Amino acid sequence: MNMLPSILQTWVVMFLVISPTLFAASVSRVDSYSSARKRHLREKVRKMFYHAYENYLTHAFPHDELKPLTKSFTDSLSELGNLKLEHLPQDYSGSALSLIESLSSLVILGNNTEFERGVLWLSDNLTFDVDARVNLFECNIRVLGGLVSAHILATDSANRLVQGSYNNQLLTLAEDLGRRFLPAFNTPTGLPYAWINLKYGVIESETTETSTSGCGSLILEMGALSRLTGDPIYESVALRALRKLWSMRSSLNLVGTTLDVTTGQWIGYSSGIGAGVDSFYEYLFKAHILFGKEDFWRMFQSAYLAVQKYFRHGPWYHEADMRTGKATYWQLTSLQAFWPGLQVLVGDIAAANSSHREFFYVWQKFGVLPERYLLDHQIIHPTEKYYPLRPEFAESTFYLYQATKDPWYIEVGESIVNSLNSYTKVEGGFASIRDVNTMQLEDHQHSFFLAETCKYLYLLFDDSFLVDRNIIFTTEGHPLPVLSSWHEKLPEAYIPANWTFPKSESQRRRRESAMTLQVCPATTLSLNHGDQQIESACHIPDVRGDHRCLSDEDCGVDSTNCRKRSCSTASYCGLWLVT
Ligand code: DMJ
Repeated sequence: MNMLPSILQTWVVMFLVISPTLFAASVSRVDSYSSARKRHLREKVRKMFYHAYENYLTHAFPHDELKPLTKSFTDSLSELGNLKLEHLPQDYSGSALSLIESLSSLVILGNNTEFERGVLWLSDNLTFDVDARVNLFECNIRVLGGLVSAHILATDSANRLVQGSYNNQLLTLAEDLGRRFLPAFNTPTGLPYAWINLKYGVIESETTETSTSGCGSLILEMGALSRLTGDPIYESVALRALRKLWSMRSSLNLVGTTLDVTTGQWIGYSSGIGAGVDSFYEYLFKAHILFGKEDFWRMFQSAYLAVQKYFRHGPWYHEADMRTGKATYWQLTSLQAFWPGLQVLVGDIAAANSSHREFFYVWQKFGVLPERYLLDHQIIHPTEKYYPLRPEFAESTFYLYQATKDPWYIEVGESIVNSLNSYTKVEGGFASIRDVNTMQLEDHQHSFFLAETCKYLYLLFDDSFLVDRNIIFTTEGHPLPVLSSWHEKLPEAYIPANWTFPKSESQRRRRESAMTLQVCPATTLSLNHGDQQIESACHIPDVRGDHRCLSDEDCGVDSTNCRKRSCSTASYCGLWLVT
């Protein structure tokens, strides 16, 4: 079943996300109504970013991350993903991780001077010749992605950045890092080890266990590195790993969460759209946008339909066994909150909106999103009660606002900003929350707070960076340009150099979504107590149980024909206005 022809799909993405003027005509009233408020909120976010950034520079730079409570630092690159804190380096003093992660945000905030200062410092001082064992996925999305994106921004003629003194040093550093990644891929399956020592390669007796996101979310950064350097090796190892991973899917087109890189066998069969898998879905689709390969689209299409069919229950997404499709865990996790953002890219805005509302409900209940929330008992998971300043909910709010210009998303953004300032701001930066019940803090400001959380909030209130730029964001929020020279499908005429995209009326009209194409396989979900419930994968209930409504927004998606219901003049949801 072909949800959308790929080129059209690409347009969907570009129109919905990249071009902030897309909905301008229909929403100018709303926009002017809220522009003063948006400016005010944007300035609040700017202050937040600088409070975090300046405290990092003062108390932690050039170490990796800031400890805001003790105003000190942690060289955490080797600790990311390393829950048991094994094989920690003896002699590693950081890679300025939070600076690397801040670079693209600085440009988005319009601070080219500080961006240049950071680029030049890294050009002169950063080295990867360090005896540190790092997580390949984390190092790829944060460091490689940060460097590649900053290199592109530094050399983009529209920005006029780093004039004269920049000789592609960040790209040289990125290539050096990419080369250090390569030994990880030297396995019988081509699936990479999860861990690599930057100086010595894969250490003896390294674990062969990795996660789906760990080996399936490398293609954007490694592909961009290949395109920039002209060396195909980085893209080809990432692609081989991705293809191998996809070949391991079940007959239901589902993947598991953990696997063995030497045998190519699954270790953990239960999976969902959250931890350990999330960015695998994201990268299938974004790789299609960036490189235009039909292959990515086909993989994504099957994977997306399987998610909607087996994981979705109304607005919620539970986990399921990849072999049987049977529900395993009924839990909402903070990481899942990226999914509505991805659905906006796909064009399933109604579905995105309905899930986003549920995340906001939980956000409001606790003030922030707990890491794990048990849907069947409506309580927080006994141990995963933390909120480490994650960006995913802000990210989806940004995408939904781009697509709809509904001022409600600005209100959601305001609520996120207020929560972050009330609960997590301390004199020395922004601290993670250890327990969302008590709002007890933890001494850690993760680098993604600078790379993503502040960036998406800023872009929600001020998207001027996106004007005339045709970009996608990596899973760590670093922008990459969609260029015809990198893209298999886009004719030169559609994407001229320098990130611009034409906005002709005929192209704008070609928005379609999986929902409008009525991709809604019927499915049977088994609930906790063994009873069965027939559910359609695209069903979204009306907001009110009695089907009364004030506007179309209050109406869901019909479960039998997957059409969006609308609000009648008598204030009832139904299909009467569908053409
Ligand atoms: C970030 O490093 C990325 O967004 C990643 O995809 C998931 N985890 C964190 C943020 O929560």
